[in-house]
Amino acid sequence: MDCIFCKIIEGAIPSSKIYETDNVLVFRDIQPAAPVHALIIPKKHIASMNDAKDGDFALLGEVLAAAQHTAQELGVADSGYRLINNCGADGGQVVFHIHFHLLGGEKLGPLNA
Ligand code: DGP
Repeated sequence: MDCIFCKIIEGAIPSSKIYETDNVLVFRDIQPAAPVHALIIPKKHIASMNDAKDGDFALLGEVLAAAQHTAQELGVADSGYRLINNCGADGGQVVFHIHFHLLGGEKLGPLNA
C-alpha cells in the first residue's frame, strides 16, 4: 500500500518521533503550523474517520490517550492546545491515513479565521 504514514511507521521514511506505543505513533509534522505540531496516528492503516469501523474506536481511544500524553510531554497541556482531525476533501485531508494534529505553543487563532 502506498501510504506515506505506513512508511513512517515501518521506518522506511524517517520522522522525528516523539512517542510510541504498540499501537500508536506520534511524530513531528514536517510542515509545522504552530511552534508545537505533532501528528498522532494509529499504526493500523485506517484511511480516514469515514473508514473507522466499530472495532476501531478502542484503538482511536488509544490515539486520544497518546495525544494527551504528548501534550504533557511537549509542555503545552497547561497552556492549552488544539487537536484536529481533517476528514476528506472539504476537511482538507491530504494524507489518507487517519491522524490527529496536535497544535500549540502559541495562542491559536479562531477556527473561522
Ligand atoms: P492533513 O492535511 O490533515 O492530511 O495533514 C497531513 C500532514 O502531514 C501535513 O500537515 C503535512 C504532514 N506530512 C506529510 N508528509 C509528511 C512526512 O513525510 N513526514 C511528516 N513528518 N509529516 C508529513
